[in-house]
Amino acid sequence: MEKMFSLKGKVALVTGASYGIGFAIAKAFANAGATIVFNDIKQEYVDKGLSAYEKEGIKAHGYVCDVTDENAVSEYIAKVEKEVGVVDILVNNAGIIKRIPMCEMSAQEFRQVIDVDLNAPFIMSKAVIPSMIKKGGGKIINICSMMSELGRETVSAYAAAKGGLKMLTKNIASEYGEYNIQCNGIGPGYIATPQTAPLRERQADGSRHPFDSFIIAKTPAARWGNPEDLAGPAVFLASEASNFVNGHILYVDGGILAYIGKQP
Ligand code: NAP
Ligand code: GCO
Repeated sequence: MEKMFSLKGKVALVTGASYGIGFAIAKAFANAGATIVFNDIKQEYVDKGLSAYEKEGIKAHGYVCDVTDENAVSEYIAKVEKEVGVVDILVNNAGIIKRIPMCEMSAQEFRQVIDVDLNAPFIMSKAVIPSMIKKGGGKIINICSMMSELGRETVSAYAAAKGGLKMLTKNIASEYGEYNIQCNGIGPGYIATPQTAPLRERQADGSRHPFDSFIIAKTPAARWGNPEDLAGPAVFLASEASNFVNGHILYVDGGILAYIGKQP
């Protein structure tokens, strides 16, 4: 069992992993034996990330790279292959959200979200797949969302991107499965990170944000998830234990998608 879940000798690249979900996943991979590579858009964030890994006793390799920039990604991957090694595990984690009612959203704002949340996983994946094929296999994990399945007010671009990411996941699995590449998704439920902080802000009278109460009522586990809740599922999808799991989205949501909700 220990060997089956071990990532010893593997190079794992997690995008946008200076903090939040990406950081928790990378930390879990390091604890399972992998060498960690991550990137962020600014040196300042990479430096913060590096000291956060160091505090955990992890020697990570941090790079500046905007994952939406195809040329920058090619240079990034070439550098990683030279300085660290071929990427065995890629996690497409970097993501943004814009909460704007659809009819008030500009096409440019919509495109920005699609660019980071959908185009970038395509760009990153195609940059690592050729070397994975040469090496005999690899793992790609796309961080999807509840919004890969559900819609809600104000998140049209995010839902369109994450729904698309679910299908990109299935397509990569279909197209490269024969090369021993497994591409799966993780669909986190509502996780307490900076991205969702505005939805958990206390009200002026100290009470919970209505969205916060709504999520607790809608989640059978009756709580928000923590980034660490994604550690086990991510290690599973990155390890030999999942070698015949391909094109699957593993929802880690405390049961939200199984539940119709409490009767009012
Ligand atoms: P977060 O706290 O906002 O972290 C996202 C990371 O992505 C940040 O480090 C951010 O960098 C980086 N990033 C954004 N644009 C980038 C770009 N163009 N190039 C490189 N890095 C970039 O978000 P999170 O909550 O940890 O979410 C991580 C992933 O999980 C996202 O894909 C998100 O959509 C998904 N997700 C989150 C939840 C949730 O409830 N939190 C649920 C389901 C899915 P800077 O901040 O430094 O700009
Ligand atoms: C929102 C949230 C979500 C989550 C997550 C759910 O405004 O509804 O930010 O979209 O971040 O992706 O799985």
